[in-house]
Amino acid sequence: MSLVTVDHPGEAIALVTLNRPEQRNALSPELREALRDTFLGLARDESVRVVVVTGAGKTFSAGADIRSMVDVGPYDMMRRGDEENWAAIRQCPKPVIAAVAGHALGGGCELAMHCDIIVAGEGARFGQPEVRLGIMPGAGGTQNLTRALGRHRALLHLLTGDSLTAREAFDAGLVSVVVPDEVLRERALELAGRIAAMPPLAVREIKRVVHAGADAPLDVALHLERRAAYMLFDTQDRREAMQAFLDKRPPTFGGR
Ligand code: CO8
Repeated sequence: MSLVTVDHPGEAIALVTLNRPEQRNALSPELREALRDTFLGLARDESVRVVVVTGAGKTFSAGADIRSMVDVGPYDMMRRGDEENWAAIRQCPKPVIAAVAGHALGGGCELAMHCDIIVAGEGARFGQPEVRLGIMPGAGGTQNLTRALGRHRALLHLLTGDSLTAREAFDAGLVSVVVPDEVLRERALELAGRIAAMPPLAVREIKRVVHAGADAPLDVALHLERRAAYMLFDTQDRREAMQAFLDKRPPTFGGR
């Protein structure tokens, strides 16, 4: 059985499912490699405009597979090439939506935070419990959680391992939207469909500039934004969108 499955539940949408429900979708080295290959493939696949990531069963992901780390040393960890696995997700040029049901812990929370939008079921829990295992987050948890929550709230959770509820995560700005658990997948796919119907080049540039500008000085970030905004005036989709507005008809976008 595949550790990661890919379905196409709607036009231009790929639904990526972590598929180790008995182990609460713990991210074994094999699963992380499968996830990397999946993302590299989806980045190249022109028929896909938006990616949704979710977990099979009642848990998004319980994080790194603890069994696979019990007897390893620092060089074993380094040789696993995990940086490349995460880079494939972080560098995906298409919008990635996490649909989180149940726990997103450790690497699972880091995976959700690698996504652009987080849709959480009401029962979802987000946390970085690594400290309880004598380690610490290694896939962006200290940085992404701190950027989302602020230093003082982030350290409270990083140093105690205590989770945030979906509502707390929403109030703190970590989660984009909270929905009833029973409609989580449907709502995430609906959102993916709306974004997939947008002009793809504009979508891609907005994502690129938000990420590239996030840690740049404001002047540099504003410069990036202006250049990208100018460039979009050269696309067929921009002409089509504006003409359709004037013609009072729905636009059709070809991604050109
Ligand atoms: N790793 C391996 N197996 C796991 C994991 C895990 N992270 N989580 C759950 N499992 C397994 C359990 O061992 C159990 O297996 P079995 O049936 O064979 O006994 C099965 O999944 C079901 O687990 P539970 O009975 O515990 O399921 P519950 O639904 O009761 O609870 C939880 C679900 C709350 C998710 C619970 O399983 C849990 O707390 N899991 C551990 C969470 C955790 O500590 N995650 C952090 C892992 S460390 C990490 O992610 C970052 C590592 C960074 C390394 C640094 C890199 C440089």
